[in-house]
Amino acid sequence: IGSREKVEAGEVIFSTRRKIDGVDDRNLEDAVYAFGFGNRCSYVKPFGAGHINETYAVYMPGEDGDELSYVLQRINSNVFKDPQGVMENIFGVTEYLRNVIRQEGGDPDRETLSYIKTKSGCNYFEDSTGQPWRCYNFIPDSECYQLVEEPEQFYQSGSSFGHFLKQLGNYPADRLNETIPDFHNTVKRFRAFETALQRDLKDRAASCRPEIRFILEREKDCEVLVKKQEEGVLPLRVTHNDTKLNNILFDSKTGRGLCIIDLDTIMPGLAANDFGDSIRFGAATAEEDEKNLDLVHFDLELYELYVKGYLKETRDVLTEEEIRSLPWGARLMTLECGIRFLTDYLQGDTYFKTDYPEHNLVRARTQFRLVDEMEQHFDEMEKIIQKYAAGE
Ligand code: ADP
Ligand code: GN1
Ligand code: MG
Repeated sequence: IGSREKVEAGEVIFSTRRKIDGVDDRNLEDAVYAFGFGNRCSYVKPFGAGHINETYAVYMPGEDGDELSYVLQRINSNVFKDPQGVMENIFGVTEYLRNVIRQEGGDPDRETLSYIKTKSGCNYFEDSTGQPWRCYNFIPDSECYQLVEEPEQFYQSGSSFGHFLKQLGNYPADRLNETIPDFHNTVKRFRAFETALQRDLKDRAASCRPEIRFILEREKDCEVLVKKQEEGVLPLRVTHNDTKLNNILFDSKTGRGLCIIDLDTIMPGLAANDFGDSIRFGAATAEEDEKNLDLVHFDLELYELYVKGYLKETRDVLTEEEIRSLPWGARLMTLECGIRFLTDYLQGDTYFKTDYPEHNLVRARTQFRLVDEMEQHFDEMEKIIQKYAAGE
């Protein structure tokens, strides 16, 4: 409110700065200063395609002109109620990873994110409206994809997320804050959906009857992994919980998986869920919000490539039960994500960023198409797991 006037009237604010193109957000300005870039900053641009946080690229003057140097993010405080807890997890995990990477002979500056503290030494900045901001180094010569472009990328992705699980194998899980309670409790996600359906706050239920039915018919499925975890059959590990293809950076020169990003949801969880969320997003032949369902398929070959990369890293770490649970992880993470999109649609789009009114419905439909195809190919999915579990 009034931020544009403040920026325009406030040449005072900019008097020492070269220019910040298109910035009309006073809080963004303050964040740029809080992290110490102030008058050295060349400009700031919106960045990335995440559904939750607001991401900006910060450009600084370099030898060959302006360089993308930092990533600045406004944390979505509607989603993350305890930003301090989120940032404690991130600082703890990235510091730990830096040591592990050093021991492996890797480059900690490229293989994990380096978060930056504010000028006053805090791990995030709270702006005048109470919104939290955090900042990390941009990793140069890296790429991020919304869709698998070369099959090899998905093999790399499996190998990177598998390696990540191993790297954090001895991280003290009791040091982690639960940043979103019950994040992948599919049973609770189902219940939340039922409540949203019953309330039908925005009168949208009539516009998505087939999708509602699709979920209701799968109530029993939602229990499969939750039960196994509660019974102690599946162990909790330190997991990432948001293992989309666009949460991994690839090395531009070698094409190899380089760095796992978006560490907001690192919490104790099931290996199957991390595996499954990657498959949900990356083994699809179209983007998550493709409107033409004829283009949306579950690609078994991509699935196999991911399995190959993932199990190469983890087959000696995961228990037999965990390995057996992986195909269910794919099915349930996809179902759960569809449930979450449809719940948000029914509630009036208060969680995920949307570009148009049916966006969440469109997203839910792609997920259910994928679930349907996974169900049809479930035997093959299990066989592929067995093949690579045996070390092929
Ligand atoms: P969100 O929680 O909103 O998904 P992310 O931390 O995943 O936030 O960042 C959003 C997007 O910004 C990423 O999916 C990626 O496309 C891009 N991004 C973030 N950090 C980097 C980076 N260091 N290099 C390249 N792209 C990045
Ligand atoms: C969100 O933040 P982003 O875009 O990486 C969401 C994930 C969903 C995903 C669906 C904290 O991930 O759980 O699977 O959208 N993150 C959160 O694309 O809810
Ligand atoms: Mg992300």
